Amino acid sequence: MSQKIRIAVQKSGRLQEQSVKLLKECGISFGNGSSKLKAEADNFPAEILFLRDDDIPQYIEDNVADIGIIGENVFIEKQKQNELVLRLGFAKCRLSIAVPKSEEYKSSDWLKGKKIATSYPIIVKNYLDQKNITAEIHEISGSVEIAPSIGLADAVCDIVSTGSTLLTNGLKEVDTVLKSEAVIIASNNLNSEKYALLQELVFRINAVNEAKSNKYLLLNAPNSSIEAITEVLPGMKSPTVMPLKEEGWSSLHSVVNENDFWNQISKLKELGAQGILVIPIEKMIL
Ligand code: PRT
Ligand code: ZN
Repeated sequence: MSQKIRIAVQKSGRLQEQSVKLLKECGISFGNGSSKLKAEADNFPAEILFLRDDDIPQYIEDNVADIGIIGENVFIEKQKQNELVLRLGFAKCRLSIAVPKSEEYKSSDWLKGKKIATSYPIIVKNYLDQKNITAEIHEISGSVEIAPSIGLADAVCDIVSTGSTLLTNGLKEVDTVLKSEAVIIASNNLNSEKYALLQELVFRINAVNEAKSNKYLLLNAPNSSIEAITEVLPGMKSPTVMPLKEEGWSSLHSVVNENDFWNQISKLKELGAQGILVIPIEKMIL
């Protein structure tokens, strides 16, 4: 019997929506599991398990799930028999040291002998060891940011994205311990059939993400500008050029990178391009 890959995603929280969206964009359709523990995909040999993100590395190690989508911070903290397969580019954040605003913090030496509250004791221990600092690590599972104001700790090591939580709690960010984003992790002993399914999924995710960072561009240009415009538009190979009904004009089609496309648009206009259309790409296979 052919096998199914068991994909663990967060049941609810910051990773849930985008994890489910990504799988769906990869053509894997399944019922949403906000009330369920698992869902069967109808068009891909996969089963989706909805779990707490912190439990996913253990479930993979215990062979209950094969792969999962979690924050890199959790992957590193849990130290399980899991492999990092792919970074996904969403849920970006950092794990940072923060201290009360009034403190004069010049270097990490400030932390010597201090008490640091965190939900990431292993990562903090490694950070301190690397810097040869002895400090007390106080593990708490939530609301880390209030620890200094209630006298529980001198500093915190917590997840930061905009920084507003630290600010409203009278703290300032003084050092970044780790940068994190959502990642795919996998068991390091998948059988060959499941490994092939993982590779297929990675292939599809890359196609989806590649498409997101590129746009399909169409424009009309006088034939005399085609050479110059082609220089500006590298495209996947070279642009497609098709004659317009109007004598001396052509339509050019190409793919441009999202990041430098505004730059290119102004150059294209200078070169006489007209009727520029920029269209999202759904999938892109290189
Ligand atoms: O219930 P479950 O255990 O599954 O979820 P959870 O509550 O443990 O995790 P969740 O959903 O809060 O976060 C899941 C993952 O999202 C984390 O492991 C990170 O990889 C990532 N992520 C990205 C974040 C944030 N951004 C984030 N801002 N996780 C937490 N925060 C919290 C942070 O703890 C702090 O309280 O948001 C606050 C800081 O945000 P700013 O914007 O004020 O700086
Ligand atoms: Zn969690």
